[in-house]
Amino acid sequence: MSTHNTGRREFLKTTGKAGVAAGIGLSVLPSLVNASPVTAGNAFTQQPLPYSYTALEPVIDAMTMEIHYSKHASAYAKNLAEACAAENVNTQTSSLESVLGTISKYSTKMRNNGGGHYNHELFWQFMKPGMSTKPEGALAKAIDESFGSMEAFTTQFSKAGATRFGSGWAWLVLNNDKKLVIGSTPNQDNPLMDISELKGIPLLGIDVWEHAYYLKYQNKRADYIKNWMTIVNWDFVAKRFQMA
Ligand code: MN3
Repeated sequence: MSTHNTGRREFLKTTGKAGVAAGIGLSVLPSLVNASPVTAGNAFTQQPLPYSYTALEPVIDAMTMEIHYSKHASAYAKNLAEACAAENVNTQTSSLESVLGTISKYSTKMRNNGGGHYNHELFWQFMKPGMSTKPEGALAKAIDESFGSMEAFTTQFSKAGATRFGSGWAWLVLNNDKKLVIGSTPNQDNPLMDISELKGIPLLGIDVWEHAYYLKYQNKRADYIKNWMTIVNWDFVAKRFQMA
C-alpha cells in the first residue's frame, strides 16, 4: 500500500473522531484524538512540561529548555521503555520507585535511563516561573535545624552541585533516619537507588549536567546554580517533605 493511501486512511480515522468531538464541543477534540490506552501516561512516561519553554527565562533560556525536555529527557523515557520491555518490567503494574530501589538487579541501561527519566520528571517540578517562594512551616524549621539557616543551606547545596565532578545531580534528601542531608550523585543516579552512596527520599535536586546550562552559562556552573536557586518551587518541595 502506498504511503498516500495510508495517509488517507489515517485522515479518515481522525476526521471520524473529530466528527464525534464536534458534536460535544471543540474543547475536547485534542484529548479525544490523542487518547490511546497504549500511550496513556504513567510514571514511566514523559509528562507534559508544566510551563512553556520560555517560562523560566532569563534564568534558563528557551532553547536550553526545549532541547533538555524534548531531546535529552524524552530520550531517557524512550530508552527506559526499551529497557522495561527487555527486562520484563510491566510498566502498567510496577512502580518506578521500586525498580530504582532494586536497580542493582537490572542493566546499566535501566539504571541510566530509569534514573534519567525519574530525575527529570522531578526536575521540571522543582522549578517554577516567577520569583521563588521561600520554604515555610515545618520545612523551614527543619532546614534551620539541620543546616543552621536558609543561607547556610543554600551555600551547602550550591557547593554540592558545583563540586560534583563531571555530570550528575545535587540533592536535598530526607534520609532513613528522617534527617535532612545534602549530597550529590554521579550521572543519572539518584538517592532512591540501592547502589547510591547518598540514600533517602529526594526532596529537591538540581541537574548539573552541562546540557542543563551550557548554552547560556558555558563553563560557569556556579552562576547557573546561583540563578537556579531563585526559581525553586518551594511549595512543591514542602509537599514532598510532608508526604515523605
Ligand atoms: Mn538533564
